[in-house]
Amino acid sequence: MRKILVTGAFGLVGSDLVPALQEKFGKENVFALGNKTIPADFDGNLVKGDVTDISSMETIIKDNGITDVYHLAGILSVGSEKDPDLAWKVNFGGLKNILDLAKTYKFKVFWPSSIAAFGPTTPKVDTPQHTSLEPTTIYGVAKVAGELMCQYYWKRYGVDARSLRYPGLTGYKAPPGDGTTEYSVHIFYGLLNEGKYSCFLKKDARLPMMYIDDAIKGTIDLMEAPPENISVRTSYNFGAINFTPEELVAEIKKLYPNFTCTYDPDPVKQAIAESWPQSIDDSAAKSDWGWKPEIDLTKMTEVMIEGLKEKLGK
Ligand code: AKB
Repeated sequence: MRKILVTGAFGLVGSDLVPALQEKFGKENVFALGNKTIPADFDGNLVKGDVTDISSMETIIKDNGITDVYHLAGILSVGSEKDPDLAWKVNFGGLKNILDLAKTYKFKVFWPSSIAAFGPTTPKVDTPQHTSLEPTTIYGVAKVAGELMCQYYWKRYGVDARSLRYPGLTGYKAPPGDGTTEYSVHIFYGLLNEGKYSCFLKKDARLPMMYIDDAIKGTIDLMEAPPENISVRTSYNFGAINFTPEELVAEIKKLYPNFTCTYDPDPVKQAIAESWPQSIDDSAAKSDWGWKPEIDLTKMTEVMIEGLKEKLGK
């Protein structure tokens, strides 16, 4: 019987991943751990712990016979720059705790890396799987170190850790976090609450992006793939769509012609965006375990508006 723990269960990814895992494996077999506000309508097992405290994590794993951990807990790029020491402790230290426990308790691990593992020396278009990894943010440094730890624990201890380099993700279930690509979530709140938005990136800041449903499908498919199919033990490039704020605005205007967006780039966020790629070559994920994204920019815009309208009661 699979027993699945999700850390960071109430963030952007966890808010969609937990229900998807509950549906696939049964509500009673999924355990949610998170330090964000727990939604009033959450229906499932809640556990208490702290990813930076290995003994609290060991208790959860032993008490519940955990077989799979989706370790999502972490601080995003912008939040990490505000407190680099805390970012390292949570983002790298939290992963190290999970990998150390996986060595002993033999559970499978999913951990998200990010396009933040890349940096200014990485080719920006169709970024290859194997390329220069010289990030300029603490968030990216922890992602590169984490990728290498996943591969090291696999080779040295046989820990079955799998990872994806998430692009910017867009979803409506959780409020937007303190990231760079999160403008693509904030913009929909601006649209529905005020009919306008002031964007913290330049209008031509092209970034690799993905609608959350594609990300959830890819994440579960990677974890369910036979181990012999997994040739990348650092982290897979994971692509879907790419767009600029201006292109997203044009898509929104097709449905809401009166929507207005102004641009007031934040120097820190814009510099982070400029250090990341614009599009991703994810052919290794496609050939190893059949990755295939389905949601384009038009569809994403429609689904975001419909979902958020319902959530906000608009
Ligand atoms: C962020 O912008 O910090 C994240 C990411 C791309 O990892 N969404």
